[in-house]
Amino acid sequence: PGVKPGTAVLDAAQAGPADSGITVEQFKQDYRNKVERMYGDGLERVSDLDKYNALVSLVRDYLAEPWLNTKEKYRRTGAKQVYYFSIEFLLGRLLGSNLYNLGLNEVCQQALSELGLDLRTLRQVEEDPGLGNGGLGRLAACYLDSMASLGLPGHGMGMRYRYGLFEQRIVDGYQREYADDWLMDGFYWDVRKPAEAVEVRFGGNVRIKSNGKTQYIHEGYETVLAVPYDVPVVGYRNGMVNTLRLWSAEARLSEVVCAPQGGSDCQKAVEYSQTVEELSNILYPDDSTYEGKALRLKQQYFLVSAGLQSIIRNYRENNGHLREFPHKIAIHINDTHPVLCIPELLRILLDEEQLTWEEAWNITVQTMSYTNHTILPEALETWPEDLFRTVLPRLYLIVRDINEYYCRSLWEAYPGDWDRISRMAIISYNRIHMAHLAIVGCHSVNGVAELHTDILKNKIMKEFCDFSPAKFNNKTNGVTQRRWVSLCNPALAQLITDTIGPRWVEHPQELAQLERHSADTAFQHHLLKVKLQNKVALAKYVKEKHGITLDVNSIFDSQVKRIHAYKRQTLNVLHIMALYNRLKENPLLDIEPHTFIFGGKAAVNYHIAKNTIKLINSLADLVNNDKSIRDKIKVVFLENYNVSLAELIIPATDVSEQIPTASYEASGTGNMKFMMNGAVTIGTLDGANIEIKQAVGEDNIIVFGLTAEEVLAYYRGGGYNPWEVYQDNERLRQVVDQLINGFFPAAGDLFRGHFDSLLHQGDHFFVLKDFASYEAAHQVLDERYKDRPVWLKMCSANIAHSGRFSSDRTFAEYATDIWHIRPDTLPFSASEKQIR
Ligand code: Z2T
Repeated sequence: PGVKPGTAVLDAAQAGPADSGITVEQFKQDYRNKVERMYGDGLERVSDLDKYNALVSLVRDYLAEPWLNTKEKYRRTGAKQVYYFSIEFLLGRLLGSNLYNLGLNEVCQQALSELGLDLRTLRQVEEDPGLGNGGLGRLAACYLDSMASLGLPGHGMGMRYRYGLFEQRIVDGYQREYADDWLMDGFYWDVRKPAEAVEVRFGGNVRIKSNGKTQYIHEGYETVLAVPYDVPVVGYRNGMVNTLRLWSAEARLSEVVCAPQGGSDCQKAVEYSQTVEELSNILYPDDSTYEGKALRLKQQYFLVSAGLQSIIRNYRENNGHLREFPHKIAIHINDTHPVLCIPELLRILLDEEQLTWEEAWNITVQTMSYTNHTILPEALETWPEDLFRTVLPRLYLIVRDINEYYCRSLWEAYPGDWDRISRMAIISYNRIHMAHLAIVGCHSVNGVAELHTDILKNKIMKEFCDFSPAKFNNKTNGVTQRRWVSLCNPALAQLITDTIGPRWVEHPQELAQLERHSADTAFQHHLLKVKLQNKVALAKYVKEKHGITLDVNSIFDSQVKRIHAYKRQTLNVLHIMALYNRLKENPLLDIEPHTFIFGGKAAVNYHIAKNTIKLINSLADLVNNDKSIRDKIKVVFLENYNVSLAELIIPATDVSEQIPTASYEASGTGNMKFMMNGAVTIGTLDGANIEIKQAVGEDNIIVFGLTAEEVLAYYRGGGYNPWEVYQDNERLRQVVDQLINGFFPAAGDLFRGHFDSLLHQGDHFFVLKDFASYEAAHQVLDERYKDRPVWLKMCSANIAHSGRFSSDRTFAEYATDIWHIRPDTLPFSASEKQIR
């Protein structure tokens, strides 16, 4: 009754039963039937892949009704819809999470086991869809889970890459890249919707027709067919199923044969179809630099244009004039990759709806919001004007107009200040600055952690913030506790539920109740058992996959993330080398046994990062095969780090390495996942580490190194002198020298690049500068670990205070502050937010 437009409707009861209502018997019967119908064969005679596919198909049947009901409810209530545009969605496997969110996990497990099958085995049959590089893509996936679980009408718009992020294999210590053919055996979660395909236009030219009113006629373009595939996004036991729409590029061959581009030659037509389909073939495998490749620009426009067309088509079916658009639709832009949403919406409103510029502009700005994810200058996208004009001639004219209007308003604010205006312009020196376009065309610009937002406001985007301060705001990242605790660490989830009840799954701030139990011996004992059990599982994997035996009673110390100079895997390596040297000097040295775990991919062309992988593996070879240190330390590099592997490593970890050069890591999200699983962070005061420290208190995190302010001050002064540090610290000098002096027997000059960057190129990332303090921090850690009750109290405190790093909290903030969706309709009501 009387639901106002533009409000989220959270009424689970309306959409469907919170409990599936499916019994074990029913499930068994449905599953047998499914297998038989799909394969014309009995359960006993089909392969694991067939069993897996049948299970997915069955789960899809079960979620069909809530999916349909959710869509119907959105239509009926006219609730405001959020569309999260992202060039990456790093979903991870879906069988486990969908069963869990549907409330079918136990039923399914039981039913399968009665049929003599193991759910875990079938879950592992699933390919891990790697449609993202790292944090940014995984964040988008966490947000989908939270939006559906909060009952928020929020959907994803992304790309259905034919090949995901490359598969990494380690050959002789080096990274080798292999195509990630994730669709080879089919992907049964998505639904192809050919009837909802749209056309996206590239190239050609724009004819300007002027008879009273100026008209822009786009001619001579090439058309690519965008076909959507819808993936259901299941909310946690609330009967809600949102949609992730992934776009795939296709050529309509039948038309191409007769079309001028293809001639009438079938060979040519096939070639043409290949160039068209290239558009959604691969994910660009780079997380922190950007290449000005035409294909990437085309991908971005492809996603944006297809996504917007489908949103508008849907909007028209249910609503009136596009003037109401911002009340019904919010579009969120995940970094600058989808920023063409701004000129594309303008194009539709101007050319197709015939609105005036002012009307169209206001609608656009009110609809759009943007998140920045990095301050690394090499990741900030700028496109050459020529390329942009050639690929997107109509959008080019629109961007020029935006730039002109904008510069005019700057001129009014800063008359005569040409320097400032040219620094802030969208187009300057023949390049189009996508971040500038985003800031100008959105009503909200946010960073992903407090420090990051401060740096945006006071440094990187200072002049923009001075000009329109109200736009800028912070939304500290979060991760979903459902995947990152319940699913990946069921033993811990059970312990938490046994201790404080089950509400934390939906109200993660209630994890704070664990604080009361953190010194409790029985609780600590259980926590220790859970960790051990997870270490055993990881050790088993490492043994099978890499043939290395791990000591499950050692400290598991993990650094898993993309390999990058600013993340400083090298600092970790140098510290391990120093520890190893100490052990060699004194084999009786009384240290806790350590297992150092690394994982992560290096961008294909990022040579130093690839060499860092070789460095880690060289160290592993040396250390793991040296009998004289009696297994006190082990080093492992786990191949092909991805979401599934993270789910194995994180629950088994004691120490979480979060050691970037302060100011570089916008937020980090791995840090949050480790914390939720009771690992203690050793970290720099960067990104969300700062807020983790605030949450757990300084006794429950080990902090070291330069602060962001100190780092930035050094840069202003032209850097620092690494030679002084090197001369003054003997242990450090020894390990730096070992990079090139034959310590790594077969390495030759391989690590000369690392050596030079530390000593001869100014150590841009302050590895040497932070070394002593890092080493001291590790010593503190070891001492704490020796006193097990103290250690376990730290672990508990980390779990207890991880509630604010739930993406549920983040998304409630986005909903209220940015998308203007009524807060009282969300589970994170105002009163609950207070106790954050
Ligand atoms: C990425 O994963 C991140 C930033 C990017 O800037 C690109 C990619 Cl692929 C364009 C990461 C940040 O490095 C990390 O600090 C942050 O936690 C994450 O995005 C999510 O915001």
